[in-house]
Amino acid sequence: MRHLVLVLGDQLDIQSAALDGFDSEQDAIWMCEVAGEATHVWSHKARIALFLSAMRHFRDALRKRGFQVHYRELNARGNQGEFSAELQAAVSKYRPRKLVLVEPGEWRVKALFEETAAELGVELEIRSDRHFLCSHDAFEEHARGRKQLRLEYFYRELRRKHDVLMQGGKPIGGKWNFDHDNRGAFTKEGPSAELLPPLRFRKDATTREVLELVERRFADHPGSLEHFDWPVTASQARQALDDFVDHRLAEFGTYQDAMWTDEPYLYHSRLAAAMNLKLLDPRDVIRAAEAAYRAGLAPLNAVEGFIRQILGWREYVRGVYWLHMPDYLNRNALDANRPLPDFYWTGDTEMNCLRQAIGQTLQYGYAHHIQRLMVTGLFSLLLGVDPQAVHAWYLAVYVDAVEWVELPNSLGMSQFADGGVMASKPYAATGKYIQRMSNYCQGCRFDPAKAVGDEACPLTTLYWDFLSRHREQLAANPRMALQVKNLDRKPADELAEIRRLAAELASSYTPSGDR
Ligand code: FAD
Ligand code: DLZ
Ligand code: SF4
Repeated sequence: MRHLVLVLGDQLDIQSAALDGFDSEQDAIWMCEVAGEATHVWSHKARIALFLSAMRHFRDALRKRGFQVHYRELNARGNQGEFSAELQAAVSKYRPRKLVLVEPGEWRVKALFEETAAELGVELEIRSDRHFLCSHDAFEEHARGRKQLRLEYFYRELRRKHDVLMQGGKPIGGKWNFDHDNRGAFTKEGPSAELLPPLRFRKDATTREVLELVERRFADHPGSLEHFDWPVTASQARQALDDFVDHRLAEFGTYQDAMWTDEPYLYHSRLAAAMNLKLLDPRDVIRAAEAAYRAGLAPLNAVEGFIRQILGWREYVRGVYWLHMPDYLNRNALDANRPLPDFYWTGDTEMNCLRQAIGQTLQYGYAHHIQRLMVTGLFSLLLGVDPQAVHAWYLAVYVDAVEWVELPNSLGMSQFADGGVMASKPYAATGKYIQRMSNYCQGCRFDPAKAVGDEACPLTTLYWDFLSRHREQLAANPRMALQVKNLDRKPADELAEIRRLAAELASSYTPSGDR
């Protein structure tokens, strides 16, 4: 054999650089299901099922096109632990002159393949991933000489370079960013009765087989498979995109940050998983959104806001990840070391906002950005949870989780553990933010305005405690000046009571242990 082309679970793209120059006379593809990828973080059943189902569908699509695919399936009895042993077996069986791999989405996996190939004495060619619009070199070029990276400048560069939402060299609408129009909350009636739920995909025989396997082999893993309806093929991913553009994009901008009880998806696209598994090309997503604007089907604040997430944030976090790994993984700028409370794995808490966000996460493997950032992320930031534990949780529980995108968002943006690479200040807020953006507080026994007393909202108590614990560090950040000033205005006896209550709260949560 000339080349054994390795295709991993997040590389399910027929246009992938891995297949460049593929010669069916001399080359073959290798895909492998391994339990270690489901257990190195305690993955949600839906996350495991999505990767495995999409991998099997991709295998079938490749075979239909005449590619030879050596595919290793997991079984319920306990085969196939780790990539390294499986690769070793494949190399001794097929004896390829070279292994070909597109850069994996995790630093750990890339290092593992490099080490294994070196140990086996076989050449490994790692190709860059052209799914993304910004290469590592281009990101490094952007970062060079800048004291601080900021999304906004990066995003503008990409808008210009790829001619997205531009007119005569200027941004359409005269502004680059319509963020201020993207912070709407619902009135007390909630989302419009016309909000159509997203397209659901039926489980075919392949998916049903995978769901059964996951229920048996990963029985003790968190989450439910009851609602599994994710796109698992490129053509389903395209249908999901069209459905979003037709039915929800127009309101995406206005309600991007809003939350509502028992409404997991609202006006969000649910496309992250399909893009991260490479079933969907971000260029197609951006093009479809821009076309909707130009056809008058969606307003600029919605289309610009949506495109900023994909052309901006998605590319930006990938750049940050590869620029700063591997040391990024161990950062802990706020020296946070409390354990993750056990209710993150059960949703069993009196705090309604967390019960909703976590409950929904366990049911669907999904929560939208503000639930991740300003409910689960906010609580662990204020409590001071070890960022490693927070990272492991986020990587485990979402169907769209792959480390290159999850880590900068969780450890960086939400926990400020990178000391300000991803965000210019910690996303710290009281329960009043959640009250403003949702109806969660209406169904809660706590009062978001209170930091002390029986009805004190734990987030509000922990907010002041957080500012007080980190006062010196935060006071050095001009963007935190107002919050620090408000802290300094608190009467000493009230602050002492807050600190006492916060310590009591922290010791009341059962640690999640070694899950
Ligand atoms: P929409 O709200 O419809 O947004 C459209 C698309 O924009 C998304 O599909 C996604 O591709 C992209 N996007 C939006 N925000 C971001 C962002 N901050 N970074 C990168 N891309 C973004 N996203 C992941 O894809 N995988 C993760 O593991 C992940 N972990 C996160 C952890 C935390 C703590 C936070 C705060 C955010 C995380 N995000 C992650 C970003 C974001 O929350 C999800 O992309 C989004 O919620 C997915 O739902 P959606 O497809 O409906 O997105
Ligand atoms: C997330 C995941 C899971 C659950 N299972 C597999 C698998 O069995 N085989 C595989 O190739 N990839 C899997 N993945 C994705 C990997 O954890 C990892 O994100 C990618 O391989 C990195 O490119
Ligand atoms: Fe969450 Fe506090 Fe509101 Fe309860 S009162 S839902 S704990 S923010």
